Amino acid sequence: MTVMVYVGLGSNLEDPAGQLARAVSELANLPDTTLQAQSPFYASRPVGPQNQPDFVNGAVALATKLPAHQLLDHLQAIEQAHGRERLQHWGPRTLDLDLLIYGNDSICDERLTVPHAQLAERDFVLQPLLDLNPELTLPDGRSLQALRRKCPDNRLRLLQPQTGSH
Ligand code: A4P
Ligand code: MG
Repeated sequence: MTVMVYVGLGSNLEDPAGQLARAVSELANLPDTTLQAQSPFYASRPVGPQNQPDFVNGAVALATKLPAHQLLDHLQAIEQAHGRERLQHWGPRTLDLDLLIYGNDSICDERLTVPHAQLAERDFVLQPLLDLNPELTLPDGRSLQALRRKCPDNRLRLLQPQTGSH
């Protein structure tokens, strides 16, 4: 069965926009998976520790046959390949890939919380998701547009697409 999933991308180290662009092609090459759409990238102030660079964030829509936990394995392998080090909770990172939405499923176990636990409080997650699909709703029926309207402001700035760098 093919499921529509949304993956959030974030980076604030070592050419963040370049990290995200590479990660998008790696996601597009996952087995049993096709890239449906890619959001613009945004810069935003860090949530969590403030003594770190601003983040670049974006999101992709994927159609996949991978079960959620297998998809998470792939996301973590891509993070590792980007030199991700887990030093500090909510600290700086070369690449963070979060499984934001997996079809209409709600998952809560020791490895996965889907929809992502902080999704509703993060404009840098909600805005790229709305760019991909303005009508998106969560499995509990909440609309992302409504969540976006009351979510804290992290000074989101649209980044101009990079051209000629592929
Ligand atoms: N995990 C549970 N649910 C999920 C899911 N839906 N997707 C587990 C991905 N992973 C999920 O993640 C820790 C564990 O979460 C994983 O082993 C997985 O089994 P992690 O990425 O290793 O740890 P972390 O990043 O320190 O914690 P967390 O909670 O994932 O952080 P976030 O939520 O990713 O936040 N500010 C801005 N402006 N932009 C950002 O992108 N990102 C963070 C990190 C903080 N501040 C930010 C941003
Ligand atoms: Mg994460």
